[in-house]
Amino acid sequence: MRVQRMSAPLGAIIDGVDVRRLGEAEFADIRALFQEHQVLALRGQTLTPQEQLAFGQRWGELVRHPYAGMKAYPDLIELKNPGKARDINQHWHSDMTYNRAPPKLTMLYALETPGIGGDTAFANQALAYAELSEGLRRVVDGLRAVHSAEGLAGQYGADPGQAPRAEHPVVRTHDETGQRALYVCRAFTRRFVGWTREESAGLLEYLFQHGARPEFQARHSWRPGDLVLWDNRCLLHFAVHDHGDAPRRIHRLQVAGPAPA
Ligand SMILES: O=C(O)CCC(=O)C(=O)O
Ligand SMILES: [Fe+2]
Repeated sequence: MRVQRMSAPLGAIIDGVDVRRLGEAEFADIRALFQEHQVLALRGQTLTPQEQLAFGQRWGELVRHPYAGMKAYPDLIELKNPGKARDINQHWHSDMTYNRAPPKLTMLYALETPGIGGDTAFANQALAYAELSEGLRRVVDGLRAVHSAEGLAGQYGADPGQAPRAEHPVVRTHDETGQRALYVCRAFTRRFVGWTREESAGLLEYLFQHGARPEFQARHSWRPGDLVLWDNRCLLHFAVHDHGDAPRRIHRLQVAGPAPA
């Protein structure tokens, strides 16, 4: 197994591993690498949908999407290039923070990738938190925020008033590593609990911009056969749409996580 860092702040690229044939000890090594780097890109996999699902289940219970699941494999979603105007993942976000217990991990397997472009960008939110001043850390430590899917609902033609919403701490403690990380995102965080939208806007905007600073980021450049998993508890991600109509086809699953604390 060869491990290369993806960037200074986070991520690792792993060659020489076949995830279909990992014994318990090797799986424990991969888990340790996941805790250390937060994003793993395992190159050169050849997975059927069943094999991806089986590997996903080794991390925990799978989260089924209410309507986007594949007919034959309801725990998988197929991501295809919908064109830049319709791609809903071109923003910094953590997946499904509008739920009480968002997934802990998202896993993407690339079947087809553009020759160039279509990267996924990541930003380390433990680092973002650590890089705040002590004064601002003290302020955000005491805050909770409302997250809502109302923006998404609009894009799906659903009623924004009925969209799921949840309250979470603005700084989240990782349930496995104990690390503290900033836990707000432009896509879903609406306001601080006990504050109005207007009062929240200024500080939220500062945190959104701070959390996405270049020195917290990594970018993954996709090749077919890449299996990428990221820790949805302590980082943000962004699907960069710069590949026009070039085909990009990815199978995606999510693993259940705890309520943020
Ligand atoms: O397509 C990508 O690069 C990532 C899309 C995304 O945000 C997700 O799968 O959660
Ligand atoms: Fe996402």
